[in-house]
Amino acid sequence: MTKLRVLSGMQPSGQPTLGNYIGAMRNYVKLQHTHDCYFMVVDLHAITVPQDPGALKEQTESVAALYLAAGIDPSQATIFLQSSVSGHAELGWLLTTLTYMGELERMTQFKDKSEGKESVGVGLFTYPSLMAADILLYNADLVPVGDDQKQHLELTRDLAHRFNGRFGDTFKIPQGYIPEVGARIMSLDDASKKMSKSNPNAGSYIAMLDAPDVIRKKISRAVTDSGREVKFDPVNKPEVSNLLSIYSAVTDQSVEEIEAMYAGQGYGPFKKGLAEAVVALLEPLQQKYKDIRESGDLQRILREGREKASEQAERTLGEVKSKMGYVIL
Ligand code: AQP
Repeated sequence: MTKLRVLSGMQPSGQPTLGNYIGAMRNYVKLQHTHDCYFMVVDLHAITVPQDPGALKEQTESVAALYLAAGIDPSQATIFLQSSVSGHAELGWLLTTLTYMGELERMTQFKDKSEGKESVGVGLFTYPSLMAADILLYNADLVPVGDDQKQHLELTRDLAHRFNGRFGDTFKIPQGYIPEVGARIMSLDDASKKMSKSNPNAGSYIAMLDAPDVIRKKISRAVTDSGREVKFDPVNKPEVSNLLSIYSAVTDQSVEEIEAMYAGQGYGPFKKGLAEAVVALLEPLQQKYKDIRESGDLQRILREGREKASEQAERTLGEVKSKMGYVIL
């Protein structure tokens, strides 16, 4: 039986966080055994907000190495850099011409990221069309995304329908794959905002590469409320509920079990327990990361990934251009 194809990516726009791991990366690891997986580092997306070239390079290699450290196996899944396959930018442009301004104006991520900024780059506005290209280029069946990306995936589906309607059946209509637990991990300093790697306040997130003592300090300083009951109640106790979601995602224990463990103990022991659980999860991963960076294997793995991804991308792009009326030489 042919395996369903999965495609997803992560932006090298900062140090990947525990949110990125729980909401995306660890699902990638599971999916590689049962699906035909393509995992990118979406470095073209990262430049929709300004990036320092040195930092972009380091973060790109870092995300790729974290994929491997988290357990993605290059013999099972294709790992590559978005910018190394030129078809992304090309199909991105073709799909931009099929996208309506109103559709992009409705995107909440654009509204959030542009809020309060004096000048906003056009790339930030049109980025959902490029994301659609990333997915459609590989005719992906499933796209594992966090809650925040649902709207972009919906646009991808609309664009695929629109293209197929106008130019003839070409694209598969992709489905979202959204994990039930921990789909949206929130900031440690503000439970109304999602945990994000580009947040200028490093105390708002746990980076996957944070040292154990940094993790302990960040969790001990995480905002809670003036109560002392460890209880899952997202409306009245959003901060504690977020910490409970993280605890549950990291240990695979149910929220009820964790509530029972800390009943009557207040937030101190709960936070300590959470910090140790996060450290226990990330420490071995960090050691693997170090080994991978030192091994020098990354370039080869990314080159092999590019070869495989390019083949598929070129096939789709050829079909798209021919259907749109481009002269193929
Ligand atoms: N807080 C989160 N909880 C659960 N999942 C999350 N994801 C991101 N933040 C959380 C998921 O991680 C994947 C990769 O995301 P991305 O790097 O492409 O961009 P993003 O969603 O914008 O992530 P960040 O960390 O917030 O990056 P910046 O700060 O650059 O915008 C996606 O599947 C996402 O859902």
